[in-house]
Amino acid sequence: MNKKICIVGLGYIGLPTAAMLASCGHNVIGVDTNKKVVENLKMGKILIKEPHLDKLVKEVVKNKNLIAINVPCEADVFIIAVPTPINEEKKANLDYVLNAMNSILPYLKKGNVVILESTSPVGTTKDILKPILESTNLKVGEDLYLAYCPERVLPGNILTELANNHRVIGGINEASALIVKQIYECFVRGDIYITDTKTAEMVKLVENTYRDVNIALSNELLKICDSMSINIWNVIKYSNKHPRVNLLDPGPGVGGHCLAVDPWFIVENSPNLSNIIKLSRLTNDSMPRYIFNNIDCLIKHTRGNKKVSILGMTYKADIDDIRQSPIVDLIDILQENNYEVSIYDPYVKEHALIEDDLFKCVKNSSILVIGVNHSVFKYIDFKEIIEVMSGNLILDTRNFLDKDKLEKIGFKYKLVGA
Ligand code: SAJ
Repeated sequence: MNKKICIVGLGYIGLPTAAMLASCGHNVIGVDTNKKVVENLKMGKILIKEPHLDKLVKEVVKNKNLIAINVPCEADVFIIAVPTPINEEKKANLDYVLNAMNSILPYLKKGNVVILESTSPVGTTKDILKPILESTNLKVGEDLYLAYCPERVLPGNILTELANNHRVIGGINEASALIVKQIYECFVRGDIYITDTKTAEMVKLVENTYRDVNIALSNELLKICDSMSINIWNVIKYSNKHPRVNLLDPGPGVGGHCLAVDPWFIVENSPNLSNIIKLSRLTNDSMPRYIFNNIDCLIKHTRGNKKVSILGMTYKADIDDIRQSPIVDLIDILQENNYEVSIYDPYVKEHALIEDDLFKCVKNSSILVIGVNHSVFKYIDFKEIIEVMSGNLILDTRNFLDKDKLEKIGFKYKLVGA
């Protein structure tokens, strides 16, 4: 049966989820405090880049299954999909979740369903949201259904993964979990598992922590191999021939709003027990400085000038998101050390150091750094690039470029960790 669903937060998760639910025929009301997002959405336009999302949104807005507004309204189901960043002390900032929750309170009525999608520390749903909802005098679990239903989608492949990934739903009671399962079943083709809220919250944090810890292992091995003059990329290639070994890629560090943030929520809850998790976070956070040391060393060695050009600024390839990007940290370190930095990234528009023109970006620089392996960089004619640079150094932080080809052109190619 079609429901009226109010989704608070129209970002990387809220908007695709709203569009998917709308495409199933639900009457979806998308709410965001950002007026620009709402105004654009009213015209069927989106501000984020994500494959196929623009087309889907255009369609559901045209059919009036998705309507954008600035403040919530009455509905059957409320979904909260707002950011949960960390503050300076690496503790969860729940302000957006609490503001969103408070904004829906006046509209709640008996029989409503409230779903938290935002990644949150263990206990948020039961210990923080439930008491807030109970301030309405509606009994949670009976009059109001409450569940935590985290997303697991990979930016760059969101719509496919929203439909195909398995999901875990943590209900405040079984009735809540089952009702929420019914809602998501309209577009989720993967399996849907139900459990309690704390387990579901922990599952979400553990998934991203698992990946962060594994990348930290590769980054630590990169440093160790470097110190022993061993090529880490060969070590990984051959180690991964073992049937039960799968080392991930080392690189300039781990960014984004998930891996670089979520493990801290576990550390916050269990500071004395989370040793590997904390150390992994710090290891990954140390990589931009390690890359800086590589750059500094190469430039000093060749007596190059202090202009560094960087290709790619986002936290990973083929997306437009620079949140927690290690390349942003690298830029800060370079500037603190009086380097002149210019960046070329076709996915990023609004940043002071971004050059729209690749040749302007690389002009007179002594080194070109591959910060992000955007697919479009494959088509760059490096013969033309070396003509306008003042030096001939390339530092590849992603094992992305073809060494032999570049050396034939005249570049001095250095792969980090090789
Ligand atoms: N990275 C490496 N080496 C690797 C893989 C990734 O350095 O081998 C870096 C990337 O360059 C990037 C960061 O890690 O800076 C994170 O990228 P990612 O592709 O691993 O993940 P996200 O942050 O885009 O999405 C993750 C996914 N989580 C897992 O794979 C466990 C996604 O499924 C989650 O839904 C998402 O976090 C989220 O929203 O929580």
